[in-house]
Amino acid sequence: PPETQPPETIVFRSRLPDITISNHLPLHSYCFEKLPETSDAPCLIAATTGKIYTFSETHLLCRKAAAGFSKLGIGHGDVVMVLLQNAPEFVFTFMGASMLGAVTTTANPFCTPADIFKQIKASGAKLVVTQSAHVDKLRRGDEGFPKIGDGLTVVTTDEPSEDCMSFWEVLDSDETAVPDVTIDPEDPVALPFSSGTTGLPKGVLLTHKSIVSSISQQVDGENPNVYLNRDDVVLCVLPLFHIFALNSALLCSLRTGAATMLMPKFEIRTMLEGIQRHRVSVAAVVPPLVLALAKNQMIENYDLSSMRIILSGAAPLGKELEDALRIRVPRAILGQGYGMTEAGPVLSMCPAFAKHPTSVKSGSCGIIVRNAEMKVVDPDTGFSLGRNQPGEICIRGPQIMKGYLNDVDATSKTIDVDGWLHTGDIGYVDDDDEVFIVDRVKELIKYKGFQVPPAELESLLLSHPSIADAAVVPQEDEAAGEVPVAFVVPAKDSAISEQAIKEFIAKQVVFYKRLQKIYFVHSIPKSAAGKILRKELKAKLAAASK
Ligand code: 4UU
Repeated sequence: PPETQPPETIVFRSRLPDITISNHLPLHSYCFEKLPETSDAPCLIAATTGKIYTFSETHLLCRKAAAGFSKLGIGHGDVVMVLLQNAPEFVFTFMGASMLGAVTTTANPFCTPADIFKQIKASGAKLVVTQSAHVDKLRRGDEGFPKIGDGLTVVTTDEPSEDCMSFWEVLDSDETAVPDVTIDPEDPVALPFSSGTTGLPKGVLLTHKSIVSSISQQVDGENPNVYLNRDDVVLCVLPLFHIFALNSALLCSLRTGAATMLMPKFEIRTMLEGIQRHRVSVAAVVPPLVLALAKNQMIENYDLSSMRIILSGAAPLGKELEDALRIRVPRAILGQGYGMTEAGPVLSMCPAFAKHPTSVKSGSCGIIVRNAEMKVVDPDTGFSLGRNQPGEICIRGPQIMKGYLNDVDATSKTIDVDGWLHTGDIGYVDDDDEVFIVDRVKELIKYKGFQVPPAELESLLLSHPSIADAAVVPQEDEAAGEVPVAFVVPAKDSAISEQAIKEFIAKQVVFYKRLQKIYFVHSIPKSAAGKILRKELKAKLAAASK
C-alpha cells in the first residue's frame, strides 16, 4: 500500500441552499417558460437603432428563424455559425437553432479568415449568419473549404451580397411550420470555442441541460444568487460570441423577463447615453470596462442612477479599480462572477446580487453556485486541500460541458473520471465560502478578457524560417490586464528584428492576439518531457519589471 493515503475529498458548496432545476427542458422552452406573463414586456433593445422587441415579438421571430432555417435544410444536430456583433438577429438565430435541436457555434466576426475556416471545418457548420462586410472571409477557395451555395449557406443581416441570402427572407417563414423535434437534455445547443487549459481552441459542447442548469443556478429559486426581474434592463456590450455575455447577460435576462440592451461594440459615449436613455439597471462588464468607467470624466455628465448591479468577470479585478468605480457609481453594487467556458460557464457569483443579499469581501469572486460542488487540489499531488489553501479549482455539477468536440483526449485531461472539471486556475475558498482566484496554471492569456492561446502564436512563430524556437507568455499590463509577449530563439545566422516578428504575427491574427514585445534568447527553458517551463519565463518578466 502507498505510504500516504490520499486524504478525503473536501467539498465546498454554495452558501445558499440547493434549488430545483428544470434541466429536463430544452433551452428555448426554459428561457421562454414565463412568456404568458412577460409577453408585452420589452425583451431586446437594439441600442443602435432604438428598436425594441417585446418578449412575444422576440419569441415569434425566433420561431420564424427556426422555420426559415428548417427550409434551408437545418435540422436536429446540425451546426449553425453566428458571426455577428451583438444584434437582435444573434438572438433569433441562437434560439431558432435551439428550437430545431440544432447547435450554434459562435465566433468573433473580426477573426481572421483562417480562424473562421478552422472553426467551420471543426464544427461542420452548414450555415453562417453574418454581415455582408464579413462575407469575403468565407470566400477563400481553400482546399476543403465548403463553397457558398455548395455545402455552405450564408445569410446576411444587412444587404445580402451575391450568392447570400437575406435574414429577412429567412424570417419570412411560417412560424407554425417549425418541425416537431424531440430534444434530449444531453443534446448540444451551443458550441463556443475555447483553448481550455492547453493547446489550440476546441469546440466546447454545451448541452441544453448544462446551459439551463447554469442559468438556473444564477437566477432561479426563492432567493436567486443574481436577482433579475421584469423591471431590469441589462447592458449587453460584451460580445455575445463569448459565453459571459451569452449566458449571464442575454440568457439570464430572457429567463427572468428582464430586457437586454444590445450594443454592437464598446464606445463609452454611446454606452453612457444608452444607460441613461433606457435606464439600465444591470451591467455585465470586464475589468478594462470597469477601468474606462472609473477613469473617464465623461461619466459625470450622465445620469447613471438606475444602475443597481455591476457584474465584472472574465479576468481578475484589482482592488484599486474596484474602489475607484465604487466611488463613481456609489449606488450600484459592484461584484464579481467567475466563469470558464467549459464550466458551463459560472463557477461562483457575488452573493450581494442575491434577492436577500449577503456581504462579500473585496477581491472575492463570490460564492460557489448552487447545486454544484467545488474542490481545491494540490496541483502536484492532486490531493484535496482545505479552506484558505490555494490550489487548482475543480468544479462538478449538471452545468459543466459534456466535453470537447471530437477530442476525447483533451476531454479526459479536463474532466476526470469522477466528473470533476479542472479549471487550471489557482484559488482558494475562505471561511465564509467565498472563492478567491490568485493565479493561473494553465497556458491561457487573457487580453481584456479575450482568450489568447499561446500554442496558436507559438505555432505561427515556428512557421517563420528565421525562428528556431519560441514561447509565448502573458505580461502584466495596466489597461488590458495581460498582453501576449514572446521569447524567441532566432535561427542560426538570422538577424530578424522585433518589428519584423510583430508584423509577421499581426497580419495573421485578430487584434487582441498581437504580440506586444519580443525577447530574444538563446534557448527556451523546457522540462525533460519537452514542455515549455512557462513559470520560469513569467518569473523572468516579473524580475525584469521590478
Ligand atoms: C479572475 O471568461 C470566461 C467566463 C467568464 C464569466 C462568465 C459568466 C464570468 C462571469 C459570468 O457570470 O470564460 P473563458 O473560458 O473565456 O475564460 C476562463 C478563464 C478562467 O479559467 C479564469 O482564468 O478566465 C479567467 N476568469 C477570471 N479570473 C474568469 N473570471 C474570472 C474572475 N477573476 N472573476
